Amino acid sequence: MLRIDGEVETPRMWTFDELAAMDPDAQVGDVSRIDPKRAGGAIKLAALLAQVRVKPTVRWITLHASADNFHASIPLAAVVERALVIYQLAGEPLPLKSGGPVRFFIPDHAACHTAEIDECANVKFIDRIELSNERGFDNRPTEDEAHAALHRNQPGHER
Ligand SMILES: Nc1nc2c(c(=O)[nH]1)N[C@H]1C(S)=C(S)[C@@H](COP(=O)(O)O)O[C@H]1N2
Ligand SMILES: [Mo]
Repeated sequence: MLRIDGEVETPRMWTFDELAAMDPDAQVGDVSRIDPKRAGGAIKLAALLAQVRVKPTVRWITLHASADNFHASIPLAAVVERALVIYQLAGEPLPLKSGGPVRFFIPDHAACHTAEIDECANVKFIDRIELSNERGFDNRPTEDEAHAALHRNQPGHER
């Protein structure tokens, strides 16, 4: 369901059951406490990264959603301590309409387009997280019109 690879010692994949079985310390039971617009349970990114052992040269994390070919590459240091991977809702895989089965979530993201770490970097339907020394692939729209069009195409998304 989710794979982490790139500049790591031990790339690996996790199934839903494997994520659900992770240590309670790695879990955030209810992300709506952090952001009332979000629902579900998450794993701390740091707990996943600890399992693959990120090489010391790594500076970038790239979030890949092959489902709709959306990719964002952001500086690892900015998110490593706080980012979450939302994967479940009421004990089931996170529904597609919430960005599931797995979505990236930065709790205190900036508004769209205000910084590298903005709301647009909360990539939905992620199937692969890649760690790298140089910046990875990123196709978030940079033009206002392209970005607005992307938002119009997202059901349940207001802005
Ligand atoms: N896979 C994927 N993730 C995505 C997007 C997308 O088009 N595809 N849009 C991004 C943008 S531009 C924003 S602002 C947020 C919106 O998340 P929301 O619809 O849950 O509010 O998702 C981000 N994640
Ligand atoms: Mo966005």
